[in-house]
Amino acid sequence: MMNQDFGQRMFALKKEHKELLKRMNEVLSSENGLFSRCRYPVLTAAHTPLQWRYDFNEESNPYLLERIGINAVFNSGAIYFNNQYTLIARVEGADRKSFFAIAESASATDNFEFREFPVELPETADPDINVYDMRLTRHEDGWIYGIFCTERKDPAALPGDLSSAVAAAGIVRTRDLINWERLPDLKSKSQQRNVVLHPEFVDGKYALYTRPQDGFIDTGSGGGIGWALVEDIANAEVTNEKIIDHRYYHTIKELKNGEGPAPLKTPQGWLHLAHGVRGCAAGLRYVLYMYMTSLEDPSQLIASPAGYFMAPENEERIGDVSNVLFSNGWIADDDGTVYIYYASSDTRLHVAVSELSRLVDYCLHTPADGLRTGASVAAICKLAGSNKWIDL
Ligand code: M1P
Repeated sequence: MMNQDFGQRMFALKKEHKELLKRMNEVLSSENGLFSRCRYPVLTAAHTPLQWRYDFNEESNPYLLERIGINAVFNSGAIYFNNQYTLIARVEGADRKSFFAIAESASATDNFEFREFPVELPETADPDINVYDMRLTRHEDGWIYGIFCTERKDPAALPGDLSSAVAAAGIVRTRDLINWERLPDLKSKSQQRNVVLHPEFVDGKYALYTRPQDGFIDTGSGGGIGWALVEDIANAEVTNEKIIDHRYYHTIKELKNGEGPAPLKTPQGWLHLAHGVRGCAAGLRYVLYMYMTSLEDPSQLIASPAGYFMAPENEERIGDVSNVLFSNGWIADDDGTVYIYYASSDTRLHVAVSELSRLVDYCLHTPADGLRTGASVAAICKLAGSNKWIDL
């Protein structure tokens, strides 16, 4: 017979979990007109299925101990699939290994529920040590592609150096988000993270947003977000890479930047969400920013609003890697509503709500970064001058 403590705890665990999954979210009022945050995160470690973590057999787990700990749920790819808002989250175990797991909901802002099992990602001949940050792209070739970072120990690391790693882009494709075909990793002279597939062919080729980097952490001579055309996605290689969104001194993307989700097509151009990183006394600060590229040539920048679009606030500032916002997933509804799935401090996943027209207006009418104080002040004076005759 089940001991009382076991039974009561199991009941309490299940009740609490069910309540969390059923909790309705609330879209908060927008402070800047650009987007609205939501009251609660959409996914956290506590949302992961209890059966991943507990052995509910009293004989083999008499103390009802959590057998496998989950540390965090964050950076998530996103797609609208089979009438469900579908997220492929980076889930990180207490053992520091990240993996992918799919959570779905009929609502964009709440009630996300993980599937029964995490994704069992097919491997290449050189097994991944850690995988994370999958971007999903519904490509015009008919497949849904997932490009993610695959991390392995640096074979050139000196004896005793157990930290040096090599980052590359892993590629999978699927038609049903159940069966995944692993393709060879992207070949590139430099290390790569934040690689994203453009949804359309460009000049008959697959187009990739890249992020060349000299080392595992530092981008070094990698000048920003790159662009590379690839003939064969099943044997993808970066041969020609050009930087389309540069890093600049004394900006929010001084240290590094990286493409977020695959861009959204709008009548005015491709709308991009990215992250920018700068260093400060508190460590690295990751913020989200936007830019646009041309429909005729998606590698041509047409709008680059200055500064960040979204930066960590309140609880978002704190977590495993504090002061970080990161996004690799968004979904645009047919009516133009945009759901931006963003993670805070490598710990939890949130959603912010906006509209395509609003985001395009923001990109096209926000002054670009003049790269020095005088230019920023001049932009403020111009705006204040135009408001001079308005009774405020
Ligand atoms: O810890 C912050 C982020 O760091 C990396 O991103 P980037 O390569 O742009 O610095 C990734 O590990 C990402 O998952 C993480 O959120």
